Formats: sequence, C-alpha cells, structure tokens
Amino acid sequence: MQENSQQIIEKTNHFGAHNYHPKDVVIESAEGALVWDPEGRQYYDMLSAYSALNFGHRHPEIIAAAKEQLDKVTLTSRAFHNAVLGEFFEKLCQVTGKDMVLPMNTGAEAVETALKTARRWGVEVKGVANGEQEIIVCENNFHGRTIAIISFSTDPDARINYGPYAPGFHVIPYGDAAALEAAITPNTVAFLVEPIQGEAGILMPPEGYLQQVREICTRHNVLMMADEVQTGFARTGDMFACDHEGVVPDIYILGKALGGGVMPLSAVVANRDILGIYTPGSHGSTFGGNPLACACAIKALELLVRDNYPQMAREKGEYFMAKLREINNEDILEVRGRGLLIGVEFKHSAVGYVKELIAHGVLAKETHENTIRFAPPIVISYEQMDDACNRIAQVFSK
Ligand code: IF1
Repeated sequence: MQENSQQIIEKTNHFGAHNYHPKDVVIESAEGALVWDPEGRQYYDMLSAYSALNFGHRHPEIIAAAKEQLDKVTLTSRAFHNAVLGEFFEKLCQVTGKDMVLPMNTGAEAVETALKTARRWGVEVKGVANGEQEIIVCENNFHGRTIAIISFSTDPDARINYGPYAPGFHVIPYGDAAALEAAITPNTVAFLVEPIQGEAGILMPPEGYLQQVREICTRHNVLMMADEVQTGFARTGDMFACDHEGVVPDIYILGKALGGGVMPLSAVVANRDILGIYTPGSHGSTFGGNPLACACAIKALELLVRDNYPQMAREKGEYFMAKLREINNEDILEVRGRGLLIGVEFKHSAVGYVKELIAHGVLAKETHENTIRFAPPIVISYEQMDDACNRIAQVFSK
C-alpha cells in the first residue's frame, strides 16, 4: 500500500519511541544534495545527517563499491580476517597520518573506545593506579548517548534520570586553555575535545586554542583526544578541523562520513604507543570493521583525496557563507562557520524560520533554539547553492 507523508508520520509516531521530534517531512528517496518525499516534493538537504552525508546521498561510486561488496560477503566476524579490513585500515592511516585503527560502528562507540583506550593507557603507560584515572571534558560537549558519555554531558535533556552516572570525568569551560592547565592532576590521562562544538551551536574556539591544548597535553603527558566525528573528513574545509591550527591530536575519534553515508562506521585512530595497549579480548564489536562498511569507507577515503573534498568544502563554504551574509535581516546576530559547517544565529528562536524553510524546499534544523545549521553535502553544486540561498533569503527577509 502506498502511504502518504501524513500516514507515515502517524505510524512512526505511534509505534516508535518519542526520543526525537522530527520536522513534518518524510524522505523517500535522495540523490546528491536533493531529497524527495512520497508526494514528489523536492528539498535541499542542508543537514546532511549531521555531516554523515559529506559525499551526498548515494554517491554513485560509493554505491557501486557497496553493490560489489554485497555480492561477495557483507559480514564475517572478527574471529576471522576479512579481505577488505586491512585495506580500510591502511587507507585511514594514510589519511590521518597515524599508525593504527580500531574500528567500531557509531560515533558514541568510538568515543567510548577512546575513553577506554585512555584509561588503560593511563595505567599501563603513564602509571596511574587503576580506578584513579581522570578524563577532562568540556562544557556543552556532545559526544554521544551512552551512559558513560551522558554522565559528563552538561545538557539536562541528555542526562536527566539516567543515573547513577559514571565517575572519573572533570568538566571545564570550552575554549579556555588556562582552565585545562588548572584541571590537570597527576591522574589525568586525557582531554576529550571537539575542535568545533557542533551541537552547542557551531561554536568555534578562540584562535590558537587547539595549539595551546596540544602544548599543555604534551607537557603533562595527557592524551589529546579530538572528537572529529562531525568535523572530520573535509566538512570544515580541512581534512580534519584540527588541521586549521596545524594541530595533530594523539587520538582521532571518527565516524559519520567515514561510512560514505551508506553504512555506520566509526574508528579510533592513533599511534602504536597508544593503540598498542589492546590485547585479544580487551575490546571489540560484532559489526565493527565489517566488509560492507569497509568497502564503503575505502571508496569514501579514496574520493576524499582524489577529488580534494577539503578544498571543495573550503571554496563552497566561503561562497555559501558570503551569500548568507548578504541577507538583510535585523534579527540575525551572526553568520559563522568554517567550510560547509555554518550556523546562522538569530536574536530569538529560529524554529519559525525552520518551518518556513522546509515549506520553501530547504531542509535545515535549529540547534539550541536560536541557531540554524547549514551543512549541505560537500558535493552540492554552485547552481544548487544559488537556488537554495535564494530560497533561504526569501524566508529570512520576511
Ligand atoms: C543524534 C547533535 C550533531 C557528534 C560528535 C559523537 C557523536 C556525535 C561530535 C555521536 C553525534 C549527532 C547525533 C545525532 C544528532 C547529532 C548532532 F545535534 F546531537 F549534536 F551532529 F550535532 N561526537 N552527533 O556530533 O555519534 O553515536 O550518533 O554516531 O540524534 O543524537 P553517533
């Protein structure tokens, strides 16, 4: 039976837990930067599954790689080797400049893996007593939804009534290097940080912050763990957002776009002196590193370099941001961002605008009420950006 959007929404709301409050749009099919609903209405996807769709919907070469793998083998188990895992590791090491990869599935799992890595490294390499390890994190962070991660969230919606909370985390203000220095103790094993805070409203730290963090972490033998789940893989106009300050973290936490927008795939990437702490049985995942996800990732990593996605995002981002800045609306406080991760902050709630944008064929979402995030697939064309910006201007000028 062919259902219309309203019927689909009602069914979804009836049978599904209400841990989301989606906008009234049903996506039935998609290609590149465009999506369509069951009634055939067309929209620009300006959210890109929070940067998981950097390559656009159904990039033809990623789909071809997935189809080829579908006809061979999709899942083995880490009890055996699979024919594509090694190649995926090698390619990810080339792109990150690191030695070793530990694959998982979701961003939250990669963050959990980084936390476990740091705790174990803290005992086995740094010499901290087990149970005494401390990890420093930032206010307004977003790192995922697991118990450990929400234990150090400062967002009441994300953590309320999920206690008891995991100990061993210390929260400091974001963008404040002095606060990091002051929070470090002999038991500190790691500092977990987003190079740009996404969920907090596309917040860029003060220029030089990441370099200061790097210097402080090195001086205190504390692991710098960059959560590049959302910012990684060209989104911000560099391969990684840390590149903007020429900073190399000890640990990259990666996800979202890594699976090419087709499969969930995440990873912790670091050098041997850190990831070398793992021994058989100490960590793992049924689907982590499965052949289908790896085949998608191998192609995605290849495209990133071959087609120079960082440069694409940088140039398109500048173009898009300039167009947004031309829009005349006294209620716009700021247009900010880097590459194609852009936030438009209003003096008041942006929820009404989001609704209007959708009615005008532009899918976007507010973050923290007042800021609208624009993060189209990096493959969006200039013509499409022009058209989308005209629609956005129409809405914002009202
Ligand atoms: C949702 C936000 C974005 C992330 C960073 C880890 C994860 C995320 C920096 C976890 C995930 C997502 C999750 C998604 C909404 C989205 C989001 F608004 F909630 F904050 F992108 F900005 N580190 N971010 O941004 O990755 O386990 O989800 O694969 O609905 O929770 P995951």
